[in-house]
Amino acid sequence: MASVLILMGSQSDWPVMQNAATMLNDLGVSWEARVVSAHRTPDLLPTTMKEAEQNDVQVVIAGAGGAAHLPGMLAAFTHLPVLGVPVPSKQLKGLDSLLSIVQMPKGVAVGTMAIGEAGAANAGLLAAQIVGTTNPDVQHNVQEFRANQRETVIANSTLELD
Ligand code: RP5
Repeated sequence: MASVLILMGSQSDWPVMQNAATMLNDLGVSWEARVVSAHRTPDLLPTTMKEAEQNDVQVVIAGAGGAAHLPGMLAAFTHLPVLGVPVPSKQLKGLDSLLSIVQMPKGVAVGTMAIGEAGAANAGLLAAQIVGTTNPDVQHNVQEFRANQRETVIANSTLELD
C-alpha cells in the first residue's frame, strides 16, 4: 500500500480530492485513493483502517461533503493521523461539511483543512510534511516546493494597471 491513503465519501468528491493526489505526486509521495462512505458503506471503515495500519500507511486524507462524518469516523478506528477535507456541497457550499468535520469531541483528533480544492491540495502538502519527518527525500521535495513558490511570488510581485 502507499504512504498516503486518500479516502472520500463518493466518486463525486474526486474532482476536489484529486488536488491532494496531484500535490502528493509533485512531492514524490505514493498514494492510493478509494471511495468509502460513512453512511453507505459503514462496515468498510474499520476494515479499511486496519488494512492501512497493517500496510504501513502513514497518513489518511479523508474528504466528504454535506453531513461529512467520514474523517471523524475513520479517526475513531485508527491511530494514524487523519486529515479531513470539507468538500463543497450543493446546498450549503461546504459550510456544512466544514462544521461536520471540524468540531470533534475531545479525545479523537482530525486535522481539518480548508473547504474545497485548496484544502485538498494542502492536505496533500501537510501529509507530505508528515511523511517528510521520517523521509529525507520527501522533506527535501517539500523544501524545494516552498522555495519555488517563494521565487514565483517574488517574480510576479510588481503590479500595473490593466
Ligand atoms: C457525501 O455525500 C459525499 O462525500 C459527497 O460529498 C456527498 C454527495 O454524494 P453523492 O450523492 O454525489 O454520491 O457522502
